[in-house]
Amino acid sequence: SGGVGMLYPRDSEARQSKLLDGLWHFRADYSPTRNQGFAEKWWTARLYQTGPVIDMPVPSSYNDVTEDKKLRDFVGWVWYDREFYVASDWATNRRMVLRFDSAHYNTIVWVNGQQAFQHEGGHLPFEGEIQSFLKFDGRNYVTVAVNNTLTPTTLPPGTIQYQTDTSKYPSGYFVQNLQMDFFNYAGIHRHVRLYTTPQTYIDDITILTNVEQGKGVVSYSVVVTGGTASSVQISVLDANDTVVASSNKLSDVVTIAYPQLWWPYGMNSSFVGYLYKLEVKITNDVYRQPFGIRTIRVTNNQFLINEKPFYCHGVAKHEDSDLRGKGLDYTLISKDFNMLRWLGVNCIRTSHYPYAEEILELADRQGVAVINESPGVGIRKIGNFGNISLQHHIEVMSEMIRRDKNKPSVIMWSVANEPSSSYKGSVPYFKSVIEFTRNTDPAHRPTTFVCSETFELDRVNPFVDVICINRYYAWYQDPGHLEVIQLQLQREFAGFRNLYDKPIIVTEYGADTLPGLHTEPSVMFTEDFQVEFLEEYHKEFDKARRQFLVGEMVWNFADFMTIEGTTRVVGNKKGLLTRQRQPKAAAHIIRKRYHGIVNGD
Ligand code: BDP
Repeated sequence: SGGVGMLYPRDSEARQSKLLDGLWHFRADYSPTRNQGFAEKWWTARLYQTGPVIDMPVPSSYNDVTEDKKLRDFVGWVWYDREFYVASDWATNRRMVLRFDSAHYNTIVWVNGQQAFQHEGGHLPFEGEIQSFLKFDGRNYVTVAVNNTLTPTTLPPGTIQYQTDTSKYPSGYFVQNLQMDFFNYAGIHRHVRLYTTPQTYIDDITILTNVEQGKGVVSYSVVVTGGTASSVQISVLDANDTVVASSNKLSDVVTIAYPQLWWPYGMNSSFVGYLYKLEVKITNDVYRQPFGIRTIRVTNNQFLINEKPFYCHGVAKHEDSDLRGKGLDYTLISKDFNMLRWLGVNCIRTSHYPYAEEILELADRQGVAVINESPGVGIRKIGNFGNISLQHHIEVMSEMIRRDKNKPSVIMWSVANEPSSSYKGSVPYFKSVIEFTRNTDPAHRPTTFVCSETFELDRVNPFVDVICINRYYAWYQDPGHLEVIQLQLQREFAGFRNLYDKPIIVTEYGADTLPGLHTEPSVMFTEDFQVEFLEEYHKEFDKARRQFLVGEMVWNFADFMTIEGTTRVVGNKKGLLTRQRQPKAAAHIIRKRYHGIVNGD
């Protein structure tokens, strides 16, 4: 948009917004080159004038909405369009911004047939000013082309494989190979909005908090773009909207005498996720930015929040559900947070990409700590470590920091999941990405990556603040042998602790489980096995918990869709919950354990 910030579009007395969610016209470009839409310039007319269209919900993935396998597995450009109106009283002297909270993966946007902006990357917002393209006296239309193709330099990376033997494959046969196991859902996944700001507007806000001698210290800075602020009025509002501090400077440090701190669920009995607001009023613009007052500090064996040891009893998640795939859905989000509370979870990882801001804002409000992970999943081949990949990775980290820097729930950044961290080239690559992230975040949050290599082979953990490891003993290694779990975990913990004086979180451990299957003795895929599997891990966690282990996270909160493969029976079934968010037997084990830990057991 020309500015520096990416503030969530919030209504105020100075701003208005209009959701463009709903049913859009949709057409997948099935031509062999996937280029018909560009050759015929589909954006120059309404999409229905170019050929057959179907109705497609926004936000949603398009993959599971129809019964067509070709669309479910589609790779290439799909096209969306819809009409909209802008009332003329919105027109006077305002910026009009069109914003996509996310579309996967490459997106080009036209307004009334003119290209407005484009964006690369699937899980973060992008926007552009469109007032010069708009008609205020009649109908407007917006056209969007989205391409889900993953390449060695996208995040996540992927490749396309062509088959040319026409005795075995139809001509033009190609498959997209993913270096991750979750389904590559695509489309316009989150809200589309048109919003207004005054010409001179609040472009960005950065808020840092600290606690000094019991007082809350709030340092903030506001970026104003499109002119100079002629008047500045800043207030800190508490949860009751009472003014507790104020200033008339764009950057300042204010103190709050008796602050309510932001605590994760379970750490403080009376206040969980307490939020303040920074109310910013300049010239004609008003914006209210939520924030929390809390501190974070990592020692050699502890993760401290507000100087108290935090133990993460967590789950890794996905944005995934029936029909809508990765489409934003408030019912799903609410149900998920209710189930997180039911389980006693105080921390989630946004495996393996940044989630919708609505999800993180709920985490802020409900006191769920977040390990905020980038889409850097499956960085496993030499071709993924080049300069173009690195530059893009760094850009994605900047976009994440820009969006999420003020969120108190975010306690750590994860730049990647399970890269080949034993490869020599991973050292300069991840040293750059990790240091860039830690330095660029104004709060300098702890930064890590999630490691699947053994302590002997890994080369990247020298650069992290907290060691995060995924381990599948008795699942991918020694399948079925529960008796190896404690020994192997012990060995790996000792190995990492010998190398690094840093705390450890087990960010994944889990077993695929089909609800309803039972055997005695337990065998893999039964509910009995999942229960015993988790319990074996817990025995070892309990020994390490008071020493250097600062968290445990089950893979996964719920079952989720994957690419088709010989190890996946309609998706990954390692959920504590089914994909419909109903508990398997293991969910009750975790629930007892996590509520027990909260109560100091
Ligand atoms: C881990 C990956 C995760 C997979 C999981 C599994 O980090 O994305 O879903 O394995 O295979 O290695 O269940």
